[in-house]
Amino acid sequence: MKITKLLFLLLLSFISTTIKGQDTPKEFINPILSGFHPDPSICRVGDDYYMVNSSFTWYPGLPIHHSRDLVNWELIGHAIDRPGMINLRNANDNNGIWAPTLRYYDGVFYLITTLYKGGGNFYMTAKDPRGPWSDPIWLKDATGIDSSLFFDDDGKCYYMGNEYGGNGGVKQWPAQTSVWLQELDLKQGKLVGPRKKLTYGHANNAAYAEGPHLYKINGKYVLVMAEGGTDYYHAVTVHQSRSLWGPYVADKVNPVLSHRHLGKDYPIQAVGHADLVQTQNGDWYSVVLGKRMIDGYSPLARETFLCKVNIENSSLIFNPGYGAVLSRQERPVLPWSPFKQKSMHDEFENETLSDDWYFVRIPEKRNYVIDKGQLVLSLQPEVVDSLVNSAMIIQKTKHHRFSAVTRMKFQTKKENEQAGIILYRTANGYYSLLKDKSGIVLVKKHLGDKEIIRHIPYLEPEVYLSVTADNLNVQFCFGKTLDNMVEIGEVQNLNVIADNKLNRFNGPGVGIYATSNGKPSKNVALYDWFKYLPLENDRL
Ligand code: 6LW
Repeated sequence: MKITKLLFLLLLSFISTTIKGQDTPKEFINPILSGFHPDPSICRVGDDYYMVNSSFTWYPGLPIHHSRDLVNWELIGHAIDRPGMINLRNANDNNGIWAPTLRYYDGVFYLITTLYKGGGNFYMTAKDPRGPWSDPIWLKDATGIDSSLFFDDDGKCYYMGNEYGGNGGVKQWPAQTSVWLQELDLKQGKLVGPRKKLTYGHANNAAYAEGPHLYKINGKYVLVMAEGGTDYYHAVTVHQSRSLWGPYVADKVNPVLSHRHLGKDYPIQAVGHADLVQTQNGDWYSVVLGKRMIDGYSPLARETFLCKVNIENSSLIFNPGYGAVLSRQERPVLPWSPFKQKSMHDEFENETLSDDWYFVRIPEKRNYVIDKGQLVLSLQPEVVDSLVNSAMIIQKTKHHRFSAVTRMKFQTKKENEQAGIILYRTANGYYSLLKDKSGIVLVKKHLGDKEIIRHIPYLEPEVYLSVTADNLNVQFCFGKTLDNMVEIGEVQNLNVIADNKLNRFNGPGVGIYATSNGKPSKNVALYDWFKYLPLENDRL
C-alpha cells in the first residue's frame, strides 16, 4: 500500500514538473506589450515590476502594467481615471499625454509626464500603482517634453526634460534639442535652484535628444536618451558623468541601440526610448519602443519590447552578440508568472466596463449604460472627425491577424442617425461600419479624406458586424446571422490606421460607435456582446 502511494506521489510530481517544464519557457517573445504601447517606462519594487506607457487622448490614461518576470504583463489600472484630472478637449489625437516616467522612492510611486499642447509637465504620486493616484501637480516652469525623475543617494529628486533649440533657444543644426536638469522640491511641488543643459545629443548633428532617464550605476551617473526622432532614425544613446551636474561625456559605443543601419526591410524598426531596470538578481534589462513593419507599414503602431543589457567597462551593451532588438530571446532568470488572461469576449455582464475599454478624450456626460447583459450606447451629436469626445468605445488591437465581431440592435427613421463598429486610429484615419436608416455603410477616412466605400440596403433591426484583419488586408462584413455574413466592399488596406504623416504617435483601436451627426438624438444602439479574437499565425 505504502509503495503504491509512493509511486503515485512520484508520478504526480513527475507530471507536475513536466507540466511546469512545459509552462516555463526558456525564451520570451517580443514585443512584451503588443499594440499601442509607446514610450515605456519601468521600475522595480522588490520582486515586482511596473510599467507605464503614453496614452495621448485615450481615457482612462496612463495604463499601468505589472509583472514578476518582465515578460507576462497584466494591466492593473490607469493613473488618469478621474475626469477632472486633465483636460483633453480639442486635443489632436497625436497630442495629449506623452512619454511618462515611473519611479519608486521611499514607499511612494512617482509618475511624471507631459500633457502636450495642454498644461505641460506634471507629476502624480501613489502608494499603490493600482491607484488612487494623486491629482496632477503641475510644474509650470518646466518647459519642453519627456519629463523624467531621478532620486540621488541623498534622497534629493531631480527633474529632467527636453527642450527645443540650442543655447538661448537658437538652433545650430536642424532638430537640435537639449536635455536639461533641475532639482525638484517634492515638498513644495516645484522646481528649485539652477537649471543646466546636460547635452544636445551624442553627435554634432544629433536630432531630437529626448526621453532622458538618469541612473547611478557603479558610482557613475548614466544618462540614457532617445535620439533621431521616434521613427526610422530612432536610437538609444548614453552619456556618463562622475558628477550629477556633468560634464556628461558621450559613450564610445553610441548609439547603443538603433535599427536605422539595418535598412527599410528589417522587420522591427524605429527602436528607441529606452528605460532600464535591474532585477533582484542584479541583471539589467531595458524596455524600448519599436514598430513591427509589414510592407513598409506599421498597423499596430509603436509597441514595447524587452532587451537584455550588459555592463561592460561601464558601457551599456544592448543584447550582447546581436546589438538589436530580437523577436525571441532567452528570458530573464525570474520566476515564470503568467496571470489569468481576461476573456476577449465581452458579454457586458458587469455594470462597469473592464479596463481594456477606452474613450477617446474624456466623456463630459455618460453616454452608455450596461443593462441586463447589453451595452446601451446613446447616440451623440459628436462625430469621430471632431476633436471632442464622441460615443465611441474602443479597445487596443494587439495582433496583425484578428477578428472583431458584435451583435447590435439599432433602428432609426432619421437620416442622420448611425451606429455600428469602428476601426479607429485618428480623426484623420479610420474605417467605420455603420447601420443607418436604410442599410449598412462602410466608410473609410484615409489621410483626412473621407469616402463612402459601399452602402448596402438592410432593414432588419438586428445585425452582426465584423472586421477581420490579415496583416495589411482588412475585410468588413455584416449579416443577419453569423453563418450568413456578407462582405461589404472589397478587401481594404490597413495603411489607413498605420503610422503616417497624420497618424503619428498614438495607436489603433477597435470597438463601437454611434452618432446622430450633429443633431440631438434620444436614440440608442444595443450591443449584446463584442468579441476580439486573435487569429492563427498572427506572428508571421
Ligand atoms: C515622445 C517623444 C517623441 O514624447 O514622441 O518624437 C513623443 N519623440 O519622445 C510621443 O510619443
